[in-house]
Amino acid sequence: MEDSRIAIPIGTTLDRFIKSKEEEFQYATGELSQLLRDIALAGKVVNREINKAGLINIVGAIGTQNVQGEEQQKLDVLANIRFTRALTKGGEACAVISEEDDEIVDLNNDGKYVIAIDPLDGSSNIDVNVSIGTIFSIYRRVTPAGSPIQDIDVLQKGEEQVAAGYLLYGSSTMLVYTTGHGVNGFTYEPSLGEYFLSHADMSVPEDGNIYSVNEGSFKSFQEPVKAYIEYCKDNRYSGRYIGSLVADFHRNLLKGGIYIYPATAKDKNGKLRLMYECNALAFIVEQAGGLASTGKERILSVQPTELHQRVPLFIGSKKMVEKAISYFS
Ligand code: AHM
Ligand code: MG
Repeated sequence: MEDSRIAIPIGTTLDRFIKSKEEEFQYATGELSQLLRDIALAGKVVNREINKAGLINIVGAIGTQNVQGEEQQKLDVLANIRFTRALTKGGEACAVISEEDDEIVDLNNDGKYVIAIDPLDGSSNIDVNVSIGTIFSIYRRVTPAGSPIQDIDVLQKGEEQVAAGYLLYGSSTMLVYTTGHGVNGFTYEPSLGEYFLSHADMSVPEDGNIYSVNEGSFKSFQEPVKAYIEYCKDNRYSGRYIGSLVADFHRNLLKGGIYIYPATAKDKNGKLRLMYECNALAFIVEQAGGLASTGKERILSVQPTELHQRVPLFIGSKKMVEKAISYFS
């Protein structure tokens, strides 16, 4: 097969890009492509809602709210509805697990794919006009299409992902994804309603000098984490922490850096969820040449045992993650 990492020019639309990459996917029936398109479309809708969010009170105050008579819902709940609805439409997805739903959401039993999604991550930033994101993972189900969904369809290791990505609602909105053949980033042009390839074949710098961690919890970190943070300071690294995983991750992906959410006294396994926060970013970072670890184990090798399982996360530039986890051994 010709190496399709080359040759697709910057400015190519997402749709055209997905089509031209279809053959890279071993089960190429077009269904995965359709799922990616559905997620991208729901991302446009959510982007619109986010952009309107600051206007809600103003609109309310002038008495013209609720064009459709709809009650305003919290943005994360709304995003969950938008993505689940989009994934229901094409019939490719048999189940969704989401940060917003306690249980597995069954969709089309004949669908071949399982989706894990955090529809709107960075909850503390939603109401204050700071970048937030959507994170998703796509797996092929293990049991045959048509049969009831089982735990083994859902509780798959991250290394089984067939695609993963995120949407970043920032100063511009971006979609970054991988199907296991490199990482590509698309910037959304709202006036045209299109995503365009802006970051082709992304790679994370092998080393960097940005560390991202909530240092307010420093006292409750384990000794190896404290020691690594001291190392960062001794080396005059820059501390950058938005508190919005996608935004912190994206910056470090472009500039080189490490994001850490370790175990704390309060959260013995850290705060972040394996299935719909860590695995997707771990797949992306490895595809971009970086690493993702719990401190003791590669994130993608962790066998999930429950839907909303948490794991400590060290993710980013290869050398930085290696250095951080060296303190554990
Ligand atoms: P959420 O899923 O409730 O939004 O929590 C995840 C977020 C991440 O985006 C962010 O990196 C982290 O929580 C910040 O947590 P903290 O405020 O403890 O630093
Ligand atoms: Mg989240």
